[in-house]
Amino acid sequence: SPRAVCVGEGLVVLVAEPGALEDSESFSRSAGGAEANVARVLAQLGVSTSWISRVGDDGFGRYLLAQLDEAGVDVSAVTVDPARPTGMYVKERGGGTGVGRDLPRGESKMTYFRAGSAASALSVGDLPSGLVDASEIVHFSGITVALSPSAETMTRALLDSESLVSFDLNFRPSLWGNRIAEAPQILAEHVRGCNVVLMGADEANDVFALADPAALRAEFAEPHYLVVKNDAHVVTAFDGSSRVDVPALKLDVVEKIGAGDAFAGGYLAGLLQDLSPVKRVRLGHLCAASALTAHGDVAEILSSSILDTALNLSDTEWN
Ligand code: KDG
Repeated sequence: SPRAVCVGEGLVVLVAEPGALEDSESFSRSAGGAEANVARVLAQLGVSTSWISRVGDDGFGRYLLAQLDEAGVDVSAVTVDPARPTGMYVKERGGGTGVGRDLPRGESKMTYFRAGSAASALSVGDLPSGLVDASEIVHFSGITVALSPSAETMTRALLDSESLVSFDLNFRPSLWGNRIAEAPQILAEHVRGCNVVLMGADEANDVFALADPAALRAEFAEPHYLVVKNDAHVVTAFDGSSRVDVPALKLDVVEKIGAGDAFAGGYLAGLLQDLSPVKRVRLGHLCAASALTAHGDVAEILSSSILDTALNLSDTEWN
């Protein structure tokens, strides 16, 4: 059985050429979807990982399955839904021309085409019996919770799993639709029901009106591992009440979408490999660095010898 299981929607990503979307004539296709991204990073780091999801019986669904399989993720538990399409999103990239709706250079925006997708029909019936409990970690995010009421029933079932349950807040207001008012309550229940929780300080502020790591730790005592990422690119990670603060690498950021997922993959791999609290966060930062310097959601991660060297730097060398 796999060591890790990731549950959530995979999306085909169409990355536009830089410039206003109305002027973009060509798009490059890649694979995304938060939990699918985490699964690929875990597999690239050598963690045996299964992805649980639903895709449409269409070319984009087959493409996603092939991309995950190629990354080493087990996709045998994914349901192919003949009645609904594979979800998609468009990643619009700023060209910096200042003309019309063009975004500033380096900025990007995502637009979803996923309402009624195959994965929005995820339900408890999609959890293969035994697979989740047999794994060491089951990971999902607030995106999966927001997909539909049936998906939320499924994520609540995951909270009862015997594995370590890992949750990335991933607050996506547009996905909640007319349930938006309930989102803070529902997300807080998920945070409290998990063992590992990752969140950005900004999204925590949007959902819970709290951004300070210590305040979040005080509010959410239940998850033993609580990880808060802030705008200054310092990650605060708690193991119970003990705290480490680890700065990210300083890089020229190409595109941010997917970096959080790559961070989660690195952090969780570090947890499974019994790395120290600081090294777990460093592995997260190193995986995020790969995603930050590519246009796709995830990228090829660094070789294991480079990772090893970076993990073993002294604090002053790292900073
Ligand atoms: O974290 C990156 C994801 O947000 C991206 O792949 C799209 O899964 C996605 C979502 O639902 O926002």
